[in-house]
Amino acid sequence: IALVMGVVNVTPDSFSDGRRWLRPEDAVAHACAMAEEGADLLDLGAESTRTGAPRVSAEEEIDRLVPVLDQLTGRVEIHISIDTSKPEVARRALELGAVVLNDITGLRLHDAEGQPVMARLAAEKNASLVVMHMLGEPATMQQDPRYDDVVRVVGDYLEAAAEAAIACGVSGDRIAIDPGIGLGKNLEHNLALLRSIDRLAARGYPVLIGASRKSLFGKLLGLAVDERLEASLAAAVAALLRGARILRVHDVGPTVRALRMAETLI
Ligand code: HH2
Repeated sequence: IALVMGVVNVTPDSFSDGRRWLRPEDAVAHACAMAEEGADLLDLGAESTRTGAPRVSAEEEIDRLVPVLDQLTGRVEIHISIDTSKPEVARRALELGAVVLNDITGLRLHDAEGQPVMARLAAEKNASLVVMHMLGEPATMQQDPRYDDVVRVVGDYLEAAAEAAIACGVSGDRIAIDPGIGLGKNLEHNLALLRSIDRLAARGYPVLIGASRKSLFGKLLGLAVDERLEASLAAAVAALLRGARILRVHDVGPTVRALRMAETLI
């Protein structure tokens, strides 16, 4: 059975819903609606990873997140994940009730002892960890990304990152791996990864897929961002059939219905 992770972007510039949930009360209402629609987890992010998006300071990220977390804790029962690559933001969010760290840099930041900082934090706070693959940085990641064999390279990276997290004390059953659809990948790379989720799952960790509304649907079907619901649902169901365990999506209600239907038939 797959879990549905609803995306709450508290940003002015996210590619599909930038600005919409920037006011804390709007973000909270949106998060509560997703919980009611059947989300198992909420992924709260305050820095866009959109190609070319400007970096946001830790203070700015914390300022955007704190009022939302403050109001959400206690109001929704579901688990809150925090989408950040900054340890100080992650630490603050964990103090305010988040229980999952979603580090899109794939544990790249290391401390003086050569240990991945986010993994150490997850171990210290007993949090779960999403390890994602991204080639390069958001500013430049879509400039002609190249791989030998994208499924093998991404899988090797994720397995090594998960092992490094375990070495820091994170329990293996608290780790999910994510190929990072659209993050330093061209259309062929994204399709190869989506068609090979079973190969990633064979690495031994639950696979998280975030394909919702992403540009691959625009490239394949010529659809604008707000026209990608059906394509995103089809991708979510296909990912489920290929062995994905967590789906990160913007449209929670439709995704829950599509996945539950598919699950009754397999
Ligand atoms: N994709 C985005 C952001 N965070 N985290 C994980 N684990 N997997 C993903 O595929 C992923 C992610 C980008 O999408 P979104 O949050 O909708 O937009 P933006 O980065 O512009 O805020």
